[in-house]
Amino acid sequence: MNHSPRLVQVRQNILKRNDLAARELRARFRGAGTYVISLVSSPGAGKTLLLEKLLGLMGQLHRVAALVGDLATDNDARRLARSGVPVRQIVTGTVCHPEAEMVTSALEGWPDEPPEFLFIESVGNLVCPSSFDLGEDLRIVLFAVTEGEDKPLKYPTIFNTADLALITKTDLAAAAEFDLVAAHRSIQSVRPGMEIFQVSAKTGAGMEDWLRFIESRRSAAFASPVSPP
Ligand SMILES: Nc1nc2c(ncn2[C@@H]2O[C@H](COP(=O)(O)OP(=O)(O)OP(=O)(O)O)[C@@H](O)[C@H]2O)c(=O)[nH]1
Ligand SMILES: [Mg+2]
Repeated sequence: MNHSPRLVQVRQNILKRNDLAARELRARFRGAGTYVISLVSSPGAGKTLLLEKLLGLMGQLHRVAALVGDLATDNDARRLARSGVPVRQIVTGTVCHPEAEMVTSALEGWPDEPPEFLFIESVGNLVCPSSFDLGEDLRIVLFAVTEGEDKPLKYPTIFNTADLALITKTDLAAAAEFDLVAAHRSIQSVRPGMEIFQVSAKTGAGMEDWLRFIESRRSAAFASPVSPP
């Protein structure tokens, strides 16, 4: 790509500002005992349905809240609010990813009590969200069986900036002739050793395992001594 020097400079400044805001958010979440999980994927890979099911499972056990980013509409926030947990929509307008400052604004006076888990659903996009730290502890990249096994090879950056991959819509794997072995190989070739879970939010398959995993990650995060700033 042929960026002019001024555009490159503006982009660097935006990223730097975002990193500072993300650092403040991370310190604030740590102090409040909030474990933050962001979800990134292409549009329609199943982030909202997964969260709808997960919030339903978790709402009884933990204090949970969710932020959801979209360019327009509050459709996803309305879907998630049905689970009964506090939910806020971040409308990003023309911006193809949520930014840390948008998270800070969304958290003003909300929720009443700091949640144990905060989920942030990103804008459906496999490119822009990869550069923006939101102060999260765990970034999850979702990859649906209907997208083709080679997506990790085509969009390596989002896989490289995520901590965990979820292969979603496994109930459609046979119909889509999805090759799970090839998909695992694609992910591992981009990000060797990356942990991968397979889930279907529709049938619930794999959801309990994944839920146990994130609960154990939160316990581990808050059990470890807080390092000095
Ligand atoms: N069969 C099947 N369909 C699913 C599954 N998860 C999501 N879907 C369907 O896939 C479509 C998109 O799901 P969403 O949860 O809205 O996807 P999203 O990633 O939140 O989409 P954006 O927010 O627009 O990026 C919907 O029609 C869902 O019902 C699944 O596990 N199995
Ligand atoms: Mg969604």
